[in-house]
Amino acid sequence: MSKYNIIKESEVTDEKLFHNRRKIIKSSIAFSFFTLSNLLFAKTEDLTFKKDLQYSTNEQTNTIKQITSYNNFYELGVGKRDPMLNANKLQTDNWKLSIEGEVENSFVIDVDDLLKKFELEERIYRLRCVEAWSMVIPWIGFELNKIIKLSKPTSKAKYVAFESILDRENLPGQKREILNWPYREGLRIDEAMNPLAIISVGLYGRVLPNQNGSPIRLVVPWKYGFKSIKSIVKIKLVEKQPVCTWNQQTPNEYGFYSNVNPYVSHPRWSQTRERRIGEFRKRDTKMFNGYSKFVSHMYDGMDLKKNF
Ligand SMILES: Nc1nc2c(c(=O)[nH]1)N[C@H]1C(S)=C(S)[C@@H](COP(=O)(O)O)O[C@H]1N2
Ligand SMILES: [Mo]
Repeated sequence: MSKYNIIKESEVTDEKLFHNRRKIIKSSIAFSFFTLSNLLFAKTEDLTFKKDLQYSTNEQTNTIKQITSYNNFYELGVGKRDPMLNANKLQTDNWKLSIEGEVENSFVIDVDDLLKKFELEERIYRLRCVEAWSMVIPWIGFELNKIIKLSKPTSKAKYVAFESILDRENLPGQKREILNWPYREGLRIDEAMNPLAIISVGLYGRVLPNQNGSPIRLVVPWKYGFKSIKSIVKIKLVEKQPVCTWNQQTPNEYGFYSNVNPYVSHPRWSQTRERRIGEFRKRDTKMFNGYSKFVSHMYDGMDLKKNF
């Protein structure tokens, strides 16, 4: 993960945002009827949801433009603007999610059916990238534990492994082995069952933009952003700690846990402060990204310097 450059909002043209919507409005006649915010999302993609007050932050949310034009999604390129510029390369039609492994009830579900299965909630979370920037994003989704419970994990299920899409033909980033594809992540089972961990299917009231990991992605707000794996095709309950992409790539820089921790620096930079995208002055980074009250009990007695 390279050092980031802040891009000015003005550098991102509305046209570029428009051309990279998941379902591009093809007709130029239709074009003239929509305001910018409607161009960002096709009308049919509105989601019905209730607002969560228990876990949501009341901090100012980042703009839709910031959230969709400054991304990490290496399948769509390594630059921060690449995911937006290449968003239409991600094929999301007829997306299937498979739940398997140490479960009594393995299943494959179509994403449209998944959306109907659970009541959707808006969760406004901070997302803290390991590169020391952060955003506040109004996610729409449901708790990860709901889908795990459906699968009825066996007593051997100690971890949960996640896998992103593998599509070397269409995804520009997968034409080269920048990472060991597909992107993989993992959580301990208790972390996965924690109510803060959500599967997100949308943001700002509409389905997820491709660059944010459409059609389904994980959001684990107390961990560095790279744990929040995008465009998931497989969830596997497993007995042993699973392979995680960044940990496998550079184990001395990225641990399995990757909890946000201002007291443990990255070998190449400090984690004590962060820049909220859109702000100039840096903020202090909080332990567990400010979510200690909900998650610190899971790490009681653990040496978080060793288990970084
Ligand atoms: N499949 C996949 N998931 C991914 C990544 C990626 O490159 N590929 N990048 C991660 C990183 S480093 C971050 S910071 C977040 C960014 O999420 P956002 O672009 O929606 O803000 O996605 C994470 N999920
Ligand atoms: Mo990140």
